[in-house]
Amino acid sequence: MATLEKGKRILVTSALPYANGPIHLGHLAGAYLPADIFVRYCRLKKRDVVYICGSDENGVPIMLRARAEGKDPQEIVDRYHAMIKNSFEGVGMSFDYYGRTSSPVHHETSREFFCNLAEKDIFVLRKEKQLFDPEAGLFLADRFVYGTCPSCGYDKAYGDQCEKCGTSLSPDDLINPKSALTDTEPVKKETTHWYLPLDTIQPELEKWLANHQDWKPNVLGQIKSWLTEGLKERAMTRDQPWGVKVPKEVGDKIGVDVSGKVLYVWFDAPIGYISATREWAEQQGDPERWKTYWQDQDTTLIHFIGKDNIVFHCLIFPAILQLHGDYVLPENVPANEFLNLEGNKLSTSRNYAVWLDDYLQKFDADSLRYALAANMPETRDADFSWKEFQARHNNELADILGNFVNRTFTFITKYFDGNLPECGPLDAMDNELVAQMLASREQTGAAIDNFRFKDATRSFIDLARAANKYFNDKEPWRTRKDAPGQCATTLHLCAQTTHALAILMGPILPFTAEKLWQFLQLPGRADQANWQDIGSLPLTAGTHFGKPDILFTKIEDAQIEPEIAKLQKIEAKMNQAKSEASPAESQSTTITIDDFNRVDLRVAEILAAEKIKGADKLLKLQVDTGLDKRQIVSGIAQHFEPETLVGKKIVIVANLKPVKLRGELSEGMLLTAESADGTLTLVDPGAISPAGAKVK
Ligand code: B3M
Ligand code: ZN
Repeated sequence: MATLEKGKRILVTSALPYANGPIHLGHLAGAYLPADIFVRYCRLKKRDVVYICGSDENGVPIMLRARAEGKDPQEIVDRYHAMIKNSFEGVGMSFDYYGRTSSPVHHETSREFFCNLAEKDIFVLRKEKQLFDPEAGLFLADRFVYGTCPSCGYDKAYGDQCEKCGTSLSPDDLINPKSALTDTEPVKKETTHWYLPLDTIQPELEKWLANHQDWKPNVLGQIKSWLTEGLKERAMTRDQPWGVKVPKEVGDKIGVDVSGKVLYVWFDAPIGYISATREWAEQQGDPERWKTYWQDQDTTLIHFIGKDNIVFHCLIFPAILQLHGDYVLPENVPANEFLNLEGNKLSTSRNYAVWLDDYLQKFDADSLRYALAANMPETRDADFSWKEFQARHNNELADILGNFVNRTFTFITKYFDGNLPECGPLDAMDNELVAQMLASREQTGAAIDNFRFKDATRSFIDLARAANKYFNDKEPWRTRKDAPGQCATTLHLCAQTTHALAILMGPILPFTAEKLWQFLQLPGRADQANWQDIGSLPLTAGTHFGKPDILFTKIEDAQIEPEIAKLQKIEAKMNQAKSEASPAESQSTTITIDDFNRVDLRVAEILAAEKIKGADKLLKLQVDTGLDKRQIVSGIAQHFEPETLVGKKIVIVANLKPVKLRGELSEGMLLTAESADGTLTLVDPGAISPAGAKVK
């Protein structure tokens, strides 16, 4: 990203995790590990970078947890703030400051923002009837209320967003709304709220976004759909007992009693980045320093988040910053997609997750960092499996990286008394290895700068692969006898390569990097090294090295089988609950006969079917529609073997707009029936129906 060299400093944030539960692998793969790899790399490049995060301690998720446990919200956030902070440290998150939004500095900063916008009369004041739970004595907004999503029919959609289809909602949009507190039917009660007029701000936002068309396609895609739909004004205050109180002076000015009102959590949470930076500056003994990072246009601001937070970080928070004035806007928001677990969606409510603090009691942080970086959900959802985790650790970290370091220094210990041998004249193969160190430095660095962490991980481990090949091809066990000078040069360069690897691995494997750095008796710490030194061959002949420790002990089946079994047990319970749950999804919104007649349903015959390389869920079908022969791509690969489909009659939507799926043109949609437990059957029009017959 050219901008990184342009800007004088970089401010990096990771989404503030709700302090209502522990951190799991999905959080790590989404908003935290990519940021930490990026920041560690920036530090090795000697860039001026500050990394800010903190606990999000306001909002309905906290109150729901407190209610469920019969505790005060402060007790909940104190417990989980400490747990989250601790597990982040355990996995090597190198925040410069980790704050919390229950802090006085945060409340003061958020209220200042709100007053600033209120004084400029930016908010639209709305007196309205809102959903109210008389039993709980609380107004119902956001996750305090659930109901059926008007867009997709999901019956557990929240009052602010449908988690299934991502549609932004307000409580009044929900069909059959229910109180999440008492499961009762809510009543309507009058109240006043301050709305942010996102609709009128949209043109300004679009002007700013026009300069960021280099953002990741998954992010731009979501932003574009929000903008195309048209932004709607959104309430920035709530009637809730917990959160940042609406400043009394704002209410007094217009004669509204604001007692019991707080700022909407998504108004104050992103301001948490600013308040945490203020606290960081205080800690640095330079209280004004936060302004350089937030109010000097030479700052490059980058927000690392998960895809469910895109609207807040790419539209709402930038709007608030723009309206306040004085602040820099994000240079990039490289949101990641979701991480699934053993082929299923993570479910914290059903404990179908791998919790970070639990993981750290059994396995090393670097093994997880490597497995997640190698398979990061950068532009599409990814899947974590314990078997793949074990394979990555054993076959790559242990057998490639660990093996290379071990064989190098075991050979030096055995045949050179542990002293680094002299380096003689370099031949082509020797020069090739040095060139590979320099190439990996550039490739790995460029990949990280462009948020391509899978590529960066591959580029790093490929140097270790090449080093092993160099060792094998040079045959030091032979040259030791018949060409000792060559043997010395080989081992000299191998040792120099471990120095290059120690810096290269730093962003991804900080704990192993430090271990190797100390073994090599290098000055300072690995995370203080200079990225430019990769390939500079700084180790001096004659340095004495002890016998190396094994960097990565293999992970045995016996260690991961209990983890797999645990998830399988939970999965079985979830499937049972699903099949016992209501047999059918609730009905979608009512349509007219005209709406229906616009859909062209046809009988078609499958002429051929095959898998699509690299897309384990898709099949491409050649079908005869009676009108023409065309290709349809369908997500049924995990339900049907291609060869069993040839000759079958099916029903398709013939007039669906053609799309490209994984590079394959799809002209239509195959109709299937999905039951509650996830099994899929084809809608079968009967073998005698001719291709082209219309289905009404
Ligand atoms: N607390 C986390 C989430 O939505 C939310 C992020 C705030 S970032 C300012 O999962
Ligand atoms: Zn929905």
